[in-house]
Amino acid sequence: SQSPVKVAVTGAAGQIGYSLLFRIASGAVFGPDTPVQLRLLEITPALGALEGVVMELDDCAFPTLDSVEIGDDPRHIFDGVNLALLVGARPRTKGMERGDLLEANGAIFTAQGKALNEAAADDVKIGVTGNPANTNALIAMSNAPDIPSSRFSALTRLDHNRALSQLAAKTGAGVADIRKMTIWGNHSATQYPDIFHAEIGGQNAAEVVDDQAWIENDFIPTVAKRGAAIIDARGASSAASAASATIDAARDWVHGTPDGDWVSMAVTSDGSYGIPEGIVYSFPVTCSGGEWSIVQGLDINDFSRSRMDSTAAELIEERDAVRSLGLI
Ligand code: NAX
Repeated sequence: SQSPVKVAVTGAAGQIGYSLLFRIASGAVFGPDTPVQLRLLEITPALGALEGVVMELDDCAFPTLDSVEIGDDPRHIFDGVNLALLVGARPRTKGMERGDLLEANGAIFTAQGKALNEAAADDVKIGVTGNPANTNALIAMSNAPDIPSSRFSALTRLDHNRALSQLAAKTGAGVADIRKMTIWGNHSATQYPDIFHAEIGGQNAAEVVDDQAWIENDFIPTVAKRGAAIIDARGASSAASAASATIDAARDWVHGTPDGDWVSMAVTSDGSYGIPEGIVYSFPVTCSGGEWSIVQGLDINDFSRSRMDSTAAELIEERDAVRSLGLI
């Protein structure tokens, strides 16, 4: 078997963690031949609950799980990690303003960015799931000057998967027949799920659907507001699907995307498609050899342009807000 990989997960005692850890431990990211060493970060009051989760991990007797370490010190937990999945974040609670939320998360992601910078392995990849994911990734990245910014990404794969599922339901196709879905922009209500480049069994998806009203009034809002619909129905936010998307994103980043397809990842903009440089924006990307690259040369129609620009405008606002708080 191969040498072990060290994987850090933050917010490990939370809802998403409860699904995510078992998938990573069973080999869903690195495969059946790679031993995994889990390093789990929580806040001090949650360490007791986390010990219970570790007991359950032990009880699964996963052949791929080499060891588990838990703690509340990011510097220690991130020591030598090859993959860091930053899931833990401060949720928005009643009476909290947007600025308060950015500030509370700013404290977490500045500290974790610095700790990764000092302690992580040279090849570390960092995936941010905790919200506001794009801007949390920007904060962590900005506080880790020695880690290339290309090693940070924020999760829009759940939105991507939601879009695949909605398009499959609309057209009667299987999700496996759909290629080249794209989520542009922020993991928020302004995101733009784009089917103009998507293909269903090789045919252009927008042409197959042939219903602009459905795209505008049904598809886009359903995908963008799916998180709220799940909270309404379940009384808790999406967790298993978020964990599954976190796995999909990490696996494809590490092992590569399939030929003839791409995935959505929020990554630092290089100015592609006129998106301002430096914001963490979801693009269509292919991955190969552990590196992502933004798919180039797509024709952008006027409808897409305006949606792409408004979600960029929101991310610029978030960036300016965290800049004025001194977090980046
Ligand atoms: P939970 O509240 O169940 O768990 C979060 C955990 O993070 C808690 O156990 C908490 O103690 C821990 N935590 C808080 N601060 C920490 C710190 N400084 N260091 C380490 N751990 C810390 O939330 P859960 O449902 O698991 O969701 C986690 C995050 O994912 C939230 O921010 C949520 O908004 C976000 N989501 C992101 C999604 C995406 O697609 N990008 C979708 C699902 C989810 O809403």
